Amino acid sequence: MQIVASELHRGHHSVELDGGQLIESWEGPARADLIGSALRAAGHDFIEAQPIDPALLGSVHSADYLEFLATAWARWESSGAKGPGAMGFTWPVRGSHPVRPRDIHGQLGFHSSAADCAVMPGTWTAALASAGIAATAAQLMTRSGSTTYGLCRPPGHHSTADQFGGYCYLNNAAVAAQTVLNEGASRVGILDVDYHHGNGTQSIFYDRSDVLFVSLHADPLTSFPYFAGNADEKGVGRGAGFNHNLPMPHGTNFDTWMDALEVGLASVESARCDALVISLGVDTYEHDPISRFTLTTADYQPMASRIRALGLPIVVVQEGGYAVEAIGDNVVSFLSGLSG
Ligand code: Q9C
Ligand code: ZN
Repeated sequence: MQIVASELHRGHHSVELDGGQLIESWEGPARADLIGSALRAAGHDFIEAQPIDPALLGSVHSADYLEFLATAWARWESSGAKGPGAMGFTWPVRGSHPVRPRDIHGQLGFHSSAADCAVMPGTWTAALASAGIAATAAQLMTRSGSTTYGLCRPPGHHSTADQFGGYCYLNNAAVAAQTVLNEGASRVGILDVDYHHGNGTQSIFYDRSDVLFVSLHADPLTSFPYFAGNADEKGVGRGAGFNHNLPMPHGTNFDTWMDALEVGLASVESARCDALVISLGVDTYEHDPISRFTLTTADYQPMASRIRALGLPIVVVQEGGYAVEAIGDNVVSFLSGLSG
């Protein structure tokens, strides 16, 4: 299988607010390095990502947001702020109709949904490279007709058109899906198997019928991102019926998870998708330090085999997974199931 990767992720390691303290984030460079070495050991071919096309990025994210992300670190530093990462401290109030503030501190709140990540000196470079990986992998898949994997880091599925959060800055899965559409597909499915609901991806495509979003995740009543991911969120306007959430409780095991997968795949089949983007989080793993499902390394192979049986062309983008000691094996297990 063709693997698309980049070294440029390494300049990004955020701080995160965790239990009221700023810690070095669970989402760090070791994740991609360990996945990369496991994939090399398993004999996969690596291809360097192409730079992302700004027009493609602009079709997924707002121009204001992209300008903000590109300049946030420099503006933070010149504001005299001393913190290790640029973070907001106040967010739009429920029910308000906020005007975009002018200064960096106001914009950090306006353009973020969580205080679990910040804009660091290397964030923009890493996020651009990650989105470039997704676009390159998607293009490679459409042109070769075979499955590709984008070793994206930082992850993307919590990023909306104009907000970062949940360790995500640019929405790589959305970039991949839009790329497949631009290459001629009529409808693309996104299957998000990360432990956390892909609130960013959902919101980007919520009113569109050319992208079906199906997500299996921990119930937002008790898990991040808390404010999206419920079963009654089904899309609006032309997108009505093209958003399918399958929330599950803490402690969910592989059998229960696979039952939900059947329900989700039925939606993919009835929407007649031309291709599938998989948002692959392996934070459903039993020993993930920040998650509460009980899947094992071996489970990822039959999971992927079942998805492969749909017979659709597939591009995989990497999302979460924080048990670094097992992250390489978990991804290799999944990709072995996709290869048959
Ligand atoms: N420090 C992805 O898996 N957790 N993001 C914050 C408090 C947020 C996970 C915990 C989890 C985000 C891509
Ligand atoms: Zn996750």
